[in-house]
Amino acid sequence: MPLLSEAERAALAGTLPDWRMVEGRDAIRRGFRFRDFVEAFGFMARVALLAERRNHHPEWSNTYNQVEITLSTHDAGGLTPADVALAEAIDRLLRN
Ligand code: H2B
Repeated sequence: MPLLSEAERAALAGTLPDWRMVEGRDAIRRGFRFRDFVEAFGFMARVALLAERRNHHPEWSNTYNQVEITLSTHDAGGLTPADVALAEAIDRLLRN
């Protein structure tokens, strides 16, 4: 899978406004805050199923009601359309 083109990178601010570039590596990151641990973990369970279906998996951490997700394509050594697609799917989870 090819790394994102310059044009695709420029489009990220519009399509994924809540995600930020990670400093020092080719990856994007978003933090999430929930009411409590159960809601955070429920969200993680839904993301896990999405990731497994796409065979594209997050780097993440959880502290009580907070979840931080970093996306990058390890096989490609950076951001690819698979990361954008997973980020969009994660954002959609939160809208439903
Ligand atoms: N997830 C991510 N984020 N990057 C990958 O390169 C990747 C993955 N590769 N999930 C997949 C699984 C891979 O290891 C298998 C063998 O296709």
